[in-house]
Amino acid sequence: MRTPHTDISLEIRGDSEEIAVIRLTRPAKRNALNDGLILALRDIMDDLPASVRAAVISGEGDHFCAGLDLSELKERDAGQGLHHSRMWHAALERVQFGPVPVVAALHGAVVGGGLELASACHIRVADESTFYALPEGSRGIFVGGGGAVRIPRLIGTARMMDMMMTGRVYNAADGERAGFAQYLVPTGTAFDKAVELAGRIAQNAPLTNYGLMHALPRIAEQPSDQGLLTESMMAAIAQSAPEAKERVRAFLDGRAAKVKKD
Ligand code: 1HE
Repeated sequence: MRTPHTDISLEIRGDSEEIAVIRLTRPAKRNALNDGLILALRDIMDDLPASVRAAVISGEGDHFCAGLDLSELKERDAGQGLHHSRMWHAALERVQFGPVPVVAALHGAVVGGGLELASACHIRVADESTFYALPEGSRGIFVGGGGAVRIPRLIGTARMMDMMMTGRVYNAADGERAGFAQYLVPTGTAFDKAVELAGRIAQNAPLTNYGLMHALPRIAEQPSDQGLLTESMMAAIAQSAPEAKERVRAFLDGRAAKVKKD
């Protein structure tokens, strides 16, 4: 276990210790992400206990995250800038392609690198106080934490270009319509909703969650003939697991829940 970092915390919840709650705990600086915090996030994702099946990430205070800690954006030559961006990529890669699905609980500012972090998560729950922006455009910089790859996949290239060129800020309702968040909930309830969803996710067969995290986004990037083959392989692996056979049997025996309207 590595030394805990004061600006980020990890709590393990649930009867089987199946939910990890990761909190950005730097509210005085609006959870701005300095290098130490990014590395600590990477380490937390690497060291999650084996019992964990799903994670939630949230921010303390009035905002989820104000993005890159601008006070660290001092003199960097091109090479240092490249390695800095690659460090973010490595950390957010651990979030997206780590051991378990991650649900982001969003409120207040979800801006710059904070939006890049949220985009690396698998599900985003936003409350009505949430707003989204990419101030990099007006600060004379560029996204560097994977935003150019992940954000267009959520909202489309044209919307991202508009945000960066014009400084457009999306409020919670427009943001949900645009595709930033899959859930929009009343102010102050995003965390509870995210924990509830993580609890649901934690009940899935681990191989199904693995396929959704690791196979589905890659299938979406493949030409369709390759995607169809990858899908078939993932389907065969998932359904051959003893857990899948038991779950199907449970439904056929009337022991499992039916699908019902919400
Ligand atoms: C910060 C940061 C930060 C706040 N780096 N210190 N991100 C931005 O350009 C967003 C910059 N932040 C803001 O626009 C606002 O702070 C918020 C809308 C998020 C919140 O506003 P507010 O009124 O609640 O807080 P505040 O008074 O602006 O900030 C409180 C303190 O946090 C203040 O420090 P203090 O010592 O004067 O109390 C701020 O300086 C500090 N603070 N945000 C450093 N970002 C991988 S590349 C990614 C590139 C980017 O992310 S660029 C976008 C950066």
